[in-house]
Amino acid sequence: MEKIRSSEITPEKAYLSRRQFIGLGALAATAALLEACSIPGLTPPAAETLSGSNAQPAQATTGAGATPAAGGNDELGSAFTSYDDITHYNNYYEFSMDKEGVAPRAKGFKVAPWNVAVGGLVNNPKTWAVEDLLAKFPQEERIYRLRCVEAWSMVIPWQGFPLGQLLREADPMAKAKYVRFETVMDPMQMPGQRDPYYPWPYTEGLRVDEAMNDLAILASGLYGKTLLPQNGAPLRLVVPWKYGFKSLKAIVKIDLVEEQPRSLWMAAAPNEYGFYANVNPDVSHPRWSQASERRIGDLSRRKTLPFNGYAEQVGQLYQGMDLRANY
Ligand SMILES: Nc1nc2c(c(=O)[nH]1)N[C@H]1C(S)=C(S)[C@@H](COP(=O)(O)O)O[C@H]1N2
Ligand SMILES: [Mo]
Repeated sequence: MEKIRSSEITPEKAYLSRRQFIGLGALAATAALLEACSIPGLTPPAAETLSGSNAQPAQATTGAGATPAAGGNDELGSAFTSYDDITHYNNYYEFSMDKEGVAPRAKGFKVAPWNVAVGGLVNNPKTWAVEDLLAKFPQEERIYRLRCVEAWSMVIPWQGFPLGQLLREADPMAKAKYVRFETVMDPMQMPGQRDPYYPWPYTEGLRVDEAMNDLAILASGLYGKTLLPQNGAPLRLVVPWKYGFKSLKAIVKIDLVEEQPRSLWMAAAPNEYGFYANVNPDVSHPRWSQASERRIGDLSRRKTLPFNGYAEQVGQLYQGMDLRANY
């Protein structure tokens, strides 16, 4: 395989490399990070305890044939978060509200066979076996920042394909205005779903034009490896300009609908979570300022960028909207 430098495969302004994903490999070993878990309405703002560091070389190569442990950078020059942090510092309430409790509890989660039903207001409804989806839509590498509403962030090299490709295949009817997503309901395997505080299953929504934006992907892997259960295997949504909770994991259902869907978070804490959830440093969450964030692995905070740094690609979707009212 030919070697490709990350400077060649990462376009100046953009987020992604268009080539098909070929294979990266592993990883940097790393420090443990602890952050208090946060239960809406139940706990105070997340306290942060940080130990160790996972700083990575700034000019590493990535892509086909690259040295796996070297990592790479996003288009703003920030190093990938370590594989270890990405796979052990997780929000996944179906398994645990403790970030470090997710990986051990999600271990062994059964991800095959797995179907994703695409339906609602579409002309071609279809239930896909996930392997058929991945065969039909070529996987691309997408290097995205993930910004959690709790004011921490990561840089993650995903493999996935544009959600819009699947939606076009389904052929939405004109009256379809929103897309509703649903995570699997499986309380036997997901102990968190036995907690009646949340209206399971986890659901989320996007406006159709947001869902069609090229940045929105369905991801099946990261760092060149098949997605692990804790990161949403076998298939999860990634919407990088919105707070992380929009990027729901373990998708089984995608419906085109007329009315704005009410997400799990909107139902659980309507005063804290709106439908749009675009990353916005000027609009604070009741429990977290959104002006700055902690990049996992960094010691100092950094300013949060409007739309998580993707304003150029998605800003036009919100032209004329009051972003304070539509949080
Ligand atoms: N089904 C489901 N999807 C979910 C969550 C969840 O609890 N359940 N947490 C969300 C939140 S709050 C964040 S920040 C991201 C975290 O993704 P990661 O653990 O892969 O970094 O997943 C999102 N998707
Ligand atoms: Mo989050």
